[in-house]
Amino acid sequence: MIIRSCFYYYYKQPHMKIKALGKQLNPKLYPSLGIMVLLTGTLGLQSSFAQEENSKKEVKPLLFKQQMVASESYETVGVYDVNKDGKPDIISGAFWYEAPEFQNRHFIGNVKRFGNGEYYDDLAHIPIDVNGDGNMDFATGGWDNQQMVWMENSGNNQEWKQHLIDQTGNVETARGWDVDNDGQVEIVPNNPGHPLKFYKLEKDAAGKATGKFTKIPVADKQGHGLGFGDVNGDKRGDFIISNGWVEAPQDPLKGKWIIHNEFELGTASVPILVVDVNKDGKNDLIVGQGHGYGLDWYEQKTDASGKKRTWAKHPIDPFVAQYHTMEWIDLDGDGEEELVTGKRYRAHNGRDPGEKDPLGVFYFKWNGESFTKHVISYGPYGVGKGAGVIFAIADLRGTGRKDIIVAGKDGLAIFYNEGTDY
Ligand SMILES: [Ca+2]
Ligand SMILES: [Ca+2]
Ligand SMILES: [Ca+2]
Ligand SMILES: [Ca+2]
Repeated sequence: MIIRSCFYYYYKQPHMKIKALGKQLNPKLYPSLGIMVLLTGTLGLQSSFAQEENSKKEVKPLLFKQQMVASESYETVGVYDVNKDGKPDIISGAFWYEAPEFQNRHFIGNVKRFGNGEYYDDLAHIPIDVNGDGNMDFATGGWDNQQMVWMENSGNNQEWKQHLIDQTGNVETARGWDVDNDGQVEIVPNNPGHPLKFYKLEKDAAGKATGKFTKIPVADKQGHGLGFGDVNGDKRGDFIISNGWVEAPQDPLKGKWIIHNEFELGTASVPILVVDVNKDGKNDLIVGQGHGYGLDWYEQKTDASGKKRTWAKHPIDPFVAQYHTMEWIDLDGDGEEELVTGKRYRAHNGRDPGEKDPLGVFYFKWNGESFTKHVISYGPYGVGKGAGVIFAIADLRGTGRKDIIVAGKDGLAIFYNEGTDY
């Protein structure tokens, strides 16, 4: 099935471009250029022509081709080379699926169901070689068992062994972020109603992973939703929770983290993205509503002193519910990142607003003033695909283009990126 991205909007109005140029000439970023424009105006005119030329560069919408992999209902997925044959495999729930066809599956181990039977204690998927044996393992967690665990890649066709990381409190999901900037991700669970903390994998003197984790406390309590990125521009990654951002100390392992209650994001997505949407030099937030309608970006603004910070909310898509997860990645290869996200099918097993609305996976492209929506998949159950709790983006075929691999209670699917050559 070929799915044509739609709602593509390519804006050509020259007067709009000049306005956009004015926005881009941030004097902090281009001080000498800014002064020259003020003095002569000539360069500004030339720049606007150059900008007009740039605006004519076509960035066509991508085509995607869907392949169903399995009718399983796990909500997370990872992509990496399980059997070390040089090809990336797909790992989701109780199975991994062998490249290049992803039709041969291998059993990892049973995953416990909970609640009314629709959920699994497998709400995360963080690839990490925990025991340093060269076989990629993964970390996951459960709401019901209140644990983070890691699954040991057996390296053969035996079942994978489960190891406890910690009893964390209910796990909404978790992500791997390099909090201390040493090149190795830390494990960060989103535990609504419980403290915010992260887990660092310890290494021995030779730099080999030991299988042991150290817990580092961050904040007394967190809500639904979690993000990581540098909010205040000091080059240290901060945490975003539903009611504020938590400022990183100089030493993120030993220092005190400081909460700034500057917003209220509701049942926010995981991740909350920390990216500079409007390219003004200050990182903004992109927030989905995991259990309601809405997808917004929050523009970071500071007063003249640079100290008082406010956040202006801008809608991206108010009309789709259960934006529970997202990624910020250059999907179309134009050197700019796009927002990739979608609706989580049956996020609360039928109890959320918008539960019966169509499903979808989308990418949103920043057009200089707002986001333009492109549809990868859309429709009722069986036609449109839900995005699950964690999806993966990887080049599965060696085409140089990034494919999207999506799990969920409506099955496991690949959206092959067919590019723009059509
Ligand atoms: Ca391993
Ligand atoms: Ca920071
Ligand atoms: Ca910004
Ligand atoms: Ca791009």
